[in-house]
Amino acid sequence: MNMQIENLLDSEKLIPELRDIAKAVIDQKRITVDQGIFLFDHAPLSYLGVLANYIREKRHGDHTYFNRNFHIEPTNVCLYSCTFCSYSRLIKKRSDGWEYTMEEILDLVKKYDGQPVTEVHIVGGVLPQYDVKFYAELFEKIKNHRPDLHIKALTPVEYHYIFKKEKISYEKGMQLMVEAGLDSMPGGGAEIFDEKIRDEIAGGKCNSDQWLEIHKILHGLGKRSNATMLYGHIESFGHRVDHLERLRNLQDETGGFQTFIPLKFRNKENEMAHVPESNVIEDLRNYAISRIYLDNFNHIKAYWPMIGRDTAQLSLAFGVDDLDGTIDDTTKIYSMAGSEEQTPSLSTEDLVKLIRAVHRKPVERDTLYNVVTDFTDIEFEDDKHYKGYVSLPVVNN
Ligand code: V47
Ligand code: SF4
Repeated sequence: MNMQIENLLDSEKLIPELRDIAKAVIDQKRITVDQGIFLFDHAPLSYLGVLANYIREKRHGDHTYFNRNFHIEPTNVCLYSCTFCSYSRLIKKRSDGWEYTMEEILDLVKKYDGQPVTEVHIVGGVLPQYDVKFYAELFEKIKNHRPDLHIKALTPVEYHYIFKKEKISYEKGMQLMVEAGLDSMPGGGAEIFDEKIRDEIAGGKCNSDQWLEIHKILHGLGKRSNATMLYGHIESFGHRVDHLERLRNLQDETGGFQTFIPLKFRNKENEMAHVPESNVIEDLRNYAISRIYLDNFNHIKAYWPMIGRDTAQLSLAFGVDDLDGTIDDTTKIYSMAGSEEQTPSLSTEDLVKLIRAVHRKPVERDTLYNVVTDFTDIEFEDDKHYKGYVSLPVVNN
């Protein structure tokens, strides 16, 4: 057991409920829904940090993962009207948005020829011209052009829409997509699973059961996916724990989720501008409780363009072990919604330094978490500040 956990358990101030939760974590027992809600309601940030960091370090030590990827958003116009999304409003003024053709998307892929990226992340608005035929052809063409590029594309929101339009089952549709070249599915579109809240903020698109079903089918085809949760809007702590519980249950069945990504609600340029955003304390608490609750998820990711570099660094002490990628791209869904990073781009060197600055060990991974390069002992020429980097000494007191 590490010193911080021992100190935590020895503390006379620790109330019995929190002591029980800490003991459960140490004994590798999962916590209940009620205990999850209790953590949101009552646990101090420092307690959550110690516990989440204990789990994080047990699983990954100081290793902190990132990948080299780029995003393509085929369109920023969407026929759905999620109230939190800055894309939905553009349907009325389509001339203000973009709707890429197949060739334009392929040109974006070709821009990265010769660059050491391992993944393309494709997700955007939902429009009728982007149908089964379009996406199957797109995936095939990307694979023909660059077979080594991992295609992480679309969410159950798009799949539900295009399969319904094509009048084919989810099983048949996902099979077709995988045959065309789909390698994995990103975690978007999950929002919040509670039916009432989901209806209020994301009515009309695939419902929670359908979201989970499509992931289950993909996992059954031997592919992996991610999961997200949009938090900090009109949901309660109970809704968050319900969301985590449904993910934990599906993961028990399939084991197909790789990483969980909490997405902080941003309130610019959308219909929920009146809803205040969560603060950094809330964000860190949410990362930590996600780490504690999801005992069957291997990774917790902080999406740095959304929360900014400082909070991303802090999150590494609150259960997070993955910072997504060295994004350099056309991602607009977050910058339009008021994310911290208006032009999200970080070089590998920047990301490595950012991770080292908080005494963690940067590891470049591919989408499936195979190690591409372990940067722990790799120094950059001008990296004077970080030469002689060593782990923080353990303080015994
Ligand atoms: O589903 C939209 C969210 C998601 C806002 O799997 C917003 O590796 C906050 O899922 N405030 C798409 N969030 C992004 C996504 C993602 C991102 C990075 C990595 C991965 C992965 C997945 O963005 C949407 C929605 O939940 N979103 N608008 C907003 N105003
Ligand atoms: Fe469309 Fe997705 Fe935005 Fe909803 S969140 S409006 S489905 S792009």
